[in-house]
Amino acid sequence: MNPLDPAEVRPGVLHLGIGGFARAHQAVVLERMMVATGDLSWGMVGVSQRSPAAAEALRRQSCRYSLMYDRSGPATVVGSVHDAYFAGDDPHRVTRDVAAGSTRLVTVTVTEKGYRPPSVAAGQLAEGLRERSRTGAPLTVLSCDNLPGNGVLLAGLVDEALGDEAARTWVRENVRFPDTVVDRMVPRTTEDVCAAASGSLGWRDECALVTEPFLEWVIADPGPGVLPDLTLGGAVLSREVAVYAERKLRILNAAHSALCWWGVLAGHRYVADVMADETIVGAVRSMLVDDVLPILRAPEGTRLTDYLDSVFERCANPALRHATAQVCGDGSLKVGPRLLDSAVANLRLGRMPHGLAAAVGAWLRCTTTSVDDTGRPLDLDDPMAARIRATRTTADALRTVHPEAADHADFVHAVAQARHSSP
Ligand code: CS2
Repeated sequence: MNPLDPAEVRPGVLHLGIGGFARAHQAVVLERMMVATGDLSWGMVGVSQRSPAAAEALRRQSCRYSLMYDRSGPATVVGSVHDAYFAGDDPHRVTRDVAAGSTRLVTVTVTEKGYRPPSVAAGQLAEGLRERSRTGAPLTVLSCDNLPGNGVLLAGLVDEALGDEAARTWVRENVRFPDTVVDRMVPRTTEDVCAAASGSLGWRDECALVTEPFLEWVIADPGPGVLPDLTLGGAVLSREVAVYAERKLRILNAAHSALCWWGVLAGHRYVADVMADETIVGAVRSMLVDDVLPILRAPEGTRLTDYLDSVFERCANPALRHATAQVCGDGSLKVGPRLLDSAVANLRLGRMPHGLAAAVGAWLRCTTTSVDDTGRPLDLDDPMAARIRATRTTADALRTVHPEAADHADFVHAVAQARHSSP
């Protein structure tokens, strides 16, 4: 049985972007916290941003859903989501919910795409916060997307979207946007996962997910009174959040992306299959050891090499069936923070990062080809793909995603060569 009943938890957290990741991450932390304290006023209300499907599916099952670590079960039920709705059905409800005094925390997972101007989430927050400024109630907003300085970034977009100076000043003084680092591998759910969960639970679960046991949420410590005690749900408050963010983006996400770009080209369907391909794994490991670890700091009391090993272990988890095509999605928005920032850090030191250049070449091939290396059609989701395909040179392609990287002629040359070869 689930410890919490969605009908009994009271709404306290508004979540923008209620997809699989939010259900397997923030909702789990909130559930653990509510169970630990007995305070049921931190239930989540989830807003689906792009289509009604996720919210409708949740509502059909009273917002209960299950998580598994393996298709063979067992399934555990999460009960911390109180309600869910589609923003497009009622945009004013989003404004009202951001403004409502009962909402004391807003969490956001809108993917890298959601941080490009004009950002839908920033627009929604701006509308709601303008309304909220009339009551004067402070608020905390936690961006949970894989971008460095995600809180600062979102605060900037909201500031731009606000327009008038009075509202801007109020938000600067009363709304906090601590940076966060979120970590849990959550493959998009599939029919067989739902069927397996339904079998184990005895009721039809369309929102079930298989995820990994690992879960991390590091939040820049905003001081007392700004957040509920999320540490009781497993979050960590830290003064080193930027160090954690770089470690996660430039090791875990960089490895994930590089494995999947090379993997998808070689015809591998799942991340775990790529992990059995020694050539690709070797190339990704050397890329990280030679070009990434030397430019990173380790969070206090930890070692980057241990982190690297744990990342490879997690990627090899066969229960996840994490599709390479899913991780390759939106690659042009990921290649900057995951690989090119590290490449530029090396180049500034006068060092050529050959491993990173090779992986960036794989991204470029993925983005511009329509078949994989085995001749099968390849059609990855990427809002910038058309723009990149229209460029004539590797330098121009790189410039669309990372102007500074494109200014280093030797690096551009290395990427251009790698673009047409295997690891
Ligand atoms: C993945 C991430 O799809 C992707 O781009 O690299 O979603 C990854 O699974 C998570 O960041 C793990 O925390």
